[in-house]
Amino acid sequence: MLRSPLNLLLSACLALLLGAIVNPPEAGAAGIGVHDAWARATVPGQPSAGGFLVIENSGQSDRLLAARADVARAVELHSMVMQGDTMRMRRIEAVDVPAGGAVELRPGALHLMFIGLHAPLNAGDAFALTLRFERAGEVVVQMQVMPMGHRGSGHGAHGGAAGGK
Ligand SMILES: [Cu+2]
Repeated sequence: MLRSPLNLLLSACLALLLGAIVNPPEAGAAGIGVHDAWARATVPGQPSAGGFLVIENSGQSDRLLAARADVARAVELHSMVMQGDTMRMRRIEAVDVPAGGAVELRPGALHLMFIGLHAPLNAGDAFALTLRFERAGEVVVQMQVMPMGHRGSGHGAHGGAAGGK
């Protein structure tokens, strides 16, 4: 590589230019995008259901603090932990969403839990879910209700019909 003063000047300019493109001033204001949002169908009488989605964050680091939906009395954030031989779910306070990263809520791992369903969730239905982020504020997404076997979580996450709660 040539290291003439002109070259150095050029690379400095280029770096500034690229920096301006990669880091627009308003990045982080509302860099949250949510996709692949779905909930698992339930049978009549089943009190709760799992919800899953992918959060992408093109802005500053953020945290998912809470969620709510009309279909259930409450929506909790859950993680899965090993207890002896069994995976158990545990309520958590928040889900970290790293800057420029993504978090996947999926069967057998981090997930949403719809507690106290007012009616069964039927495959093919959709409903609105409101997510509340520390930085991005509220984000509303459409949850698609998928058949029970969807993405066959063989992990025993919330697999069983009547669930353990
Ligand atoms: Cu759960």
